Amino acid sequence: MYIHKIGLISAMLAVLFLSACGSVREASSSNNQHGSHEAASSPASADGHSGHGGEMPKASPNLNASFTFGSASLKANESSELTIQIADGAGKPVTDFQVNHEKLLHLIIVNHNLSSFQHIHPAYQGNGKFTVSTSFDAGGDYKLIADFIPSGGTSTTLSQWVKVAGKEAEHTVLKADAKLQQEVSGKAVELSLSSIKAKEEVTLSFTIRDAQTNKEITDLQPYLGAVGHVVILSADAEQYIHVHPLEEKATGPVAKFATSFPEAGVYKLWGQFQHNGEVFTVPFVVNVK
Ligand SMILES: [Cu+2]
Repeated sequence: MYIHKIGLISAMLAVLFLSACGSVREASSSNNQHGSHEAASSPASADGHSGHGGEMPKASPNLNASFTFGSASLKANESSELTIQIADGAGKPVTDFQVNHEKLLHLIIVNHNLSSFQHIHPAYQGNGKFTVSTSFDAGGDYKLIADFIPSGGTSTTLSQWVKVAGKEAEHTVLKADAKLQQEVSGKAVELSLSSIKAKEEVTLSFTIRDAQTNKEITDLQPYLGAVGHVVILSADAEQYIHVHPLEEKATGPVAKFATSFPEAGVYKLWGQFQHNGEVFTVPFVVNVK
């Protein structure tokens, strides 16, 4: 099978620690063709030019990720095997990873307007290589974000934009939710933030109820070893923000997480929880001042 090499130079590492809590600014840039409504002739566009993070120390020395698909072109609703190869600046595979939330590598996939979200776990094949079967629910630009900790290193985020052929989701502007209340999978979830100011420590508190009875849910199950997981991205998907559960062993109805927003703007966040063996994902859009 023809292997299309998406990133000769993969997304450059530019993970910057902004606070002791570990908020990470992910300064990898990309060939993000927002506004282009044509399917690309090339299945994936990649341009991992270096970030803008020269003023702060790098968390890990020059790691690279190359994202390679097993099919010649990516099409909406067709699955394709993704290979992620992690290497150091000299091209030598990184072979030791630290288990973080039960996994060696977490892969987040979002589309250009953040309407699509996937959080999956590629399988480690050894020699710095991870594989997973992927599919995309529509055409457009998608960002692949690999989140891992090399042994002896620090939390690392490497990313790549790819182009998927097919009808695209609308190019809407992300708007903050008027009310931080959502209903998904039979759960009514309310979010409160201790602060909506940039550069401050923020506690995110999710309160989870049964949507039918309005009863608080007190028997959340651990998901990947914690009460829940939260992923935050800036509206342009350029900033990937790490979030830490405050009480890993909590079981509801409240799940709390600590984070910090690097700058003012609109952010989308996804909380993921498990109840009765089912993982549910609840999205919110917030405006940080
Ligand atoms: Cu994960």
